[in-house]
Amino acid sequence: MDALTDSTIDQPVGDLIAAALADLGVTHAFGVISIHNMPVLDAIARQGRIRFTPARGEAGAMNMADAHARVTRSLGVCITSTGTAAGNAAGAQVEALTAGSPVLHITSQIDRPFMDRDRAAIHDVPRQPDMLRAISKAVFRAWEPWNAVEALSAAAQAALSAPQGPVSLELPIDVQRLKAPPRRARIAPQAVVPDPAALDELAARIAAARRPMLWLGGGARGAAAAAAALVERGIGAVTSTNGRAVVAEGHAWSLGAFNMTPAAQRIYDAADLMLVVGSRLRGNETRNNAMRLPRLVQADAEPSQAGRNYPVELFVAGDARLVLEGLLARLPGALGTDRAFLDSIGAARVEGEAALRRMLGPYAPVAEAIGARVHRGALPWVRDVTISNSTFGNRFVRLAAPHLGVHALGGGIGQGIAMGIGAGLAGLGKAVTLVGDGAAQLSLGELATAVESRAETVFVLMNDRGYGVIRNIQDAQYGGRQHYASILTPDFALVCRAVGLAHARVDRAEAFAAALDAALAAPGPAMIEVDMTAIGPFAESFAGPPAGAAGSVR
Ligand SMILES: Cc1ncc(C[n+]2csc(CCOP(=O)(O)OP(=O)(O)O)c2C)c(N)n1
Repeated sequence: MDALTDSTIDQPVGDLIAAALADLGVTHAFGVISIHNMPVLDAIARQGRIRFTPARGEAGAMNMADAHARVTRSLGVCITSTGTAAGNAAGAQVEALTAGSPVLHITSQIDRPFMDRDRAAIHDVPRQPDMLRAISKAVFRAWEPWNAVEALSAAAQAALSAPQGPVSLELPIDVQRLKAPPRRARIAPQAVVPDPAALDELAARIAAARRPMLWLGGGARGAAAAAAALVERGIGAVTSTNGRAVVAEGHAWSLGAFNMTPAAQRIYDAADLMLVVGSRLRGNETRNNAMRLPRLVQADAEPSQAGRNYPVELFVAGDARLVLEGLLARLPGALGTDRAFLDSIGAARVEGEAALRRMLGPYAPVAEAIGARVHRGALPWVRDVTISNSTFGNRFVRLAAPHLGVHALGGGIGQGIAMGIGAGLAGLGKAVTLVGDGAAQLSLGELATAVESRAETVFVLMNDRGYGVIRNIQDAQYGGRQHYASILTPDFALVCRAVGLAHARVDRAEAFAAALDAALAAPGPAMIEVDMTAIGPFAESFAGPPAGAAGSVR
């Protein structure tokens, strides 16, 4: 029996936490080392059961843990220090909160006698718990060495229970050093079980519809098999960006994520019922909720989301998979739905794809080259907020499965490089990571992390020398006054050279596919820089979604 499994020998809490994480199935963690987390990180290194990737900043570490969680469908772990370090992770954690990503943020606290007392101890910061509460689904603190593993288990369980989300755990530094008896971490993530009577009513409404549709959001990512089976019975489908590929994106009865096109509006006008599953009906996918949708019924694991953005005729609280399986059990094998309506849905998607291809102009070969390889290879497709994502990345490049799509739901730029690293360390093949030159500048330091960790990721850098979408908005809405958008652009070849990252520049769209194939074939990370100033503009410029009531221009 080794010391860790011998319950008679007390162990430092740092060792217990490292072992408990591994017992919970955690294989990767991301973070930045500091005196306030060294007992845990030292134990992780000594035990050798978890691969820890040192990021260059806590924001990057959080984005890496978030992307890793999304693509592996398991707990992501980010380890930071107290105070500013935890604060550095906050922006990225807001993204994990927006996306409902199960990330465990293990941060620290100063010694307990000084904690929460504003005594100006080193690394104490005001209101850290308040900050963590604002950016977390839940916050836990290990008050004593003997309950640290329980606190960790409770935090992990909360992150993984529906509706999933990031959870923070404070481990005061004195607690990390103290010893306690070993104990095994155990969790049982909770499901939200739908009420059978509510499912009966929902099934009756769907059975009575002639032209029903499913709107599948990120909450339905774990319900792909049930969703696909329902569609086969005669229900049309459309997804949000976060629910992409819950139903195969090329299915003849699916709009894919072409959810806001004129053709999509015609479909919604023809439909007589739409079941919204695990979706926020986000503003940038519904024209700030001004888009006309059919009569709605809704299922969600989070009851507070009931009818939040559109009135719904029936709400069922429940996990997407349980709701859809409940419907499968209640509905006949073939619904008597309008076949011509179903076929018109796929046709509307094809129309949307063709219109988008025309809008891309010279970039169509780039989008097509990425699309073929990402879909065929079932590769993770990671995207920063950049024009190329708003146009082709978010819908045209097809995903092979829902968990393979990673993008910033909150619309925050600069998270793509780190997300590409997290996804590239998931063992799912090479992640293809789309970034803009402006956004990339927030996390150039993480390129060193990519090289050092040998992350399997290809960064496709769309370089238009500045904030392209901001310039387009300034042209469209601010009389062409281009303030603060033409920022200095570094020489990315030199930046890559400085950290030893393979780099190739493409100045003709036709040369892109070969460059991508070469980067995919070589081990480790690489960057392909697409020189948009050489290739020229898109056929149609993209100036963000319409500035509506919420001003959601991004
Ligand atoms: C964190 C954050 N800060 C600012 C913005 C506003 N913003 C949206 S897009 C953009 C420019 C992105 O530039 P780039 O990465 O070069 O992509 P491009 O627009 O040129 O395609 C900015 C500053 C934002 N969305 N998120």
